[in-house]
Amino acid sequence: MPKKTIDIEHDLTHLSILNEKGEADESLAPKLNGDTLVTMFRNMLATRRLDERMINMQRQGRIGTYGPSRGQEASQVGTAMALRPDDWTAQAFREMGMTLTRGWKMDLTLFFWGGYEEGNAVAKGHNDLPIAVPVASQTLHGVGIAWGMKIKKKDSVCITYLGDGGTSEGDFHEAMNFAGVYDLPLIFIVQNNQFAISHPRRKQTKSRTLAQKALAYGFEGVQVDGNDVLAVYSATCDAVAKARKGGGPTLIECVTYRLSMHTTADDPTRYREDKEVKEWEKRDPLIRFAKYLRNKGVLDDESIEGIENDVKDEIAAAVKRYEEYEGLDPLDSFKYILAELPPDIQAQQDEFVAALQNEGKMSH
Ligand SMILES: Cc1ncc(C[n+]2csc(CCOP(=O)(O)OP(=O)(O)O)c2C)c(N)n1
Repeated sequence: MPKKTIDIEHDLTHLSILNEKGEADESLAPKLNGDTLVTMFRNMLATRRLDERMINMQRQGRIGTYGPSRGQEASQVGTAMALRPDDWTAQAFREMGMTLTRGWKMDLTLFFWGGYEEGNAVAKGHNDLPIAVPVASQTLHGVGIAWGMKIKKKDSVCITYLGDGGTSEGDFHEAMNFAGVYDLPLIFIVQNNQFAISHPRRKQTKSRTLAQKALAYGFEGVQVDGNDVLAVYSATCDAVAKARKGGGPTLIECVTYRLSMHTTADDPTRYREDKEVKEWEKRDPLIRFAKYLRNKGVLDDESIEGIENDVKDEIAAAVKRYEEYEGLDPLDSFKYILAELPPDIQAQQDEFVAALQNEGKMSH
């Protein structure tokens, strides 16, 4: 027969567990104990509060340009909580919820956006790459890590994070192809926050979903409500478990919304309606999860206040360390990204040292 339907194997699911009223479909909800649920909430709250503080600090000229994560806490915390410490992450630049969940000190976030190279100095023992600003470049770094894990026969996996805009980059498609062909233990978390700066999702791609992009590369794509931390966590746990067993990559599209500006250098009122923002505020991931935990009796006013105070103290201590920091060394810009400097970068460092010495800014 000349014409027939080709079965491409994969279906596309959309997962949502927690509704806007904070009610969960318990048949789908991951079985988490009270402590884990509180940790999840704390990580989301810490992300929200540090984010608010960062914007204030930028407005006061105390840090540089900053890319907020408001609205995306569930997508970041829910995915990171599905990982073990020996797993890896390759982030973009809007993943503060992930880094805090992975145990990064808040100082690092302040240093990075404050313009200090120390913001790239990921602490020893943390299997996380520093922030990658070139859009989607980190997906290829994720491929390298995941391939390494596979070659070494480790059961660690890697998550790489990108935005809806990142799915139009060549790097992303190369990463997807390689991950598919080599069955890599790599999970692509696409935070579809509806915008790439001012460019709306509907103009980013003609595809109905971003999740379906995985199907063309021969592996599973899943779409989740990215403002529902339980759905995000559950889908990521499934993808991680599959990858650990050699089942290859998964792409998870977290449908969410950037409630704030692209960066503090952006004015979103120039390209989107306030009405739309208000609609998404009703789906706020933090409020929804708090309602769920209150309904379940895991949290109440008093315990939430305790967590708020705790987070406040943690932020205050980090801001103090950041503002009192005196260790700035211009040569730090060569220090944290590459383990060994290739000849061209070494030559740049030598030239820089010579210039500093000439200007009397370096004694050695
Ligand atoms: C290769 C490259 N091109 C352009 C930019 C400028 N730029 C920074 S963020 C951004 C939009 C990214 O959108 P998306 O991937 O959806 O992530 P989001 O910012 O929404 O988190 C652009 C174009 C860049 N950093 N890197």
